[in-house]
Amino acid sequence: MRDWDVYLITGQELSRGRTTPQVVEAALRAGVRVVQLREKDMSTRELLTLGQTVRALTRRFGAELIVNDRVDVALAIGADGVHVGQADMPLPYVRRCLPAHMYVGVSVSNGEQVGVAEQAGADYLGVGPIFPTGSKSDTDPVLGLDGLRAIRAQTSLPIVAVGGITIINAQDVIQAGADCVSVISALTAADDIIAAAEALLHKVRQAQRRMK
Ligand code: TZP
Ligand code: MG
Repeated sequence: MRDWDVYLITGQELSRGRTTPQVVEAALRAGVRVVQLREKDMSTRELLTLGQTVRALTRRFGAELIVNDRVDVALAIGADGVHVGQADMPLPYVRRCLPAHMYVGVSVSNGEQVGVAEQAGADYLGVGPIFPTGSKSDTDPVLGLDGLRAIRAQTSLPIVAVGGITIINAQDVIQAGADCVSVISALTAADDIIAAAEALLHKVRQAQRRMK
């Protein structure tokens, strides 16, 4: 995990008619350095083909690629890691499937889940939802900045915050202890994805520098 700041999560259905490769390429052009491939309504073949395209793009820009849920697809396309939620394959089993150099991130939304993920050797935590989001229906209750601070106080693992993060609140999220912000709609649904990504990167890097 090299210098993560803005972590783009894909979602073709949230991209206002643009394809995921178009969205990813725009974000990478702006300087985004980590992408999570997360497409919920695709067949395995479609996801594999899309994954190969996104892998080629991320390599071209020297960015990292994480695959949501799908250990098999991550391995098949040579991704850098896998991100799993609480209903996905448990982390110890994910580890058994992956070579040691691949990352595993875990979604957590309370202290108990943080403890379990830490014990199992997660490389980073996806913490959220921080704010209300329209991009995921089955979310846990909103944590808010106080909930994020409480998790920050509990763990030294890298925290990637998620859920309702925009240019407006990204600095607060970093100040509350997140190492990095992840977004779907703030980039996938932006009018001008390159400009939105540049502005978000600027805000996040500024806040990260202040925290050092
Ligand atoms: N996990 C918790 S909230 C969320 C995910 C994947 C959706 C984040 O989307 P947005 O549009 O950045 O709120
Ligand atoms: Mg999942």
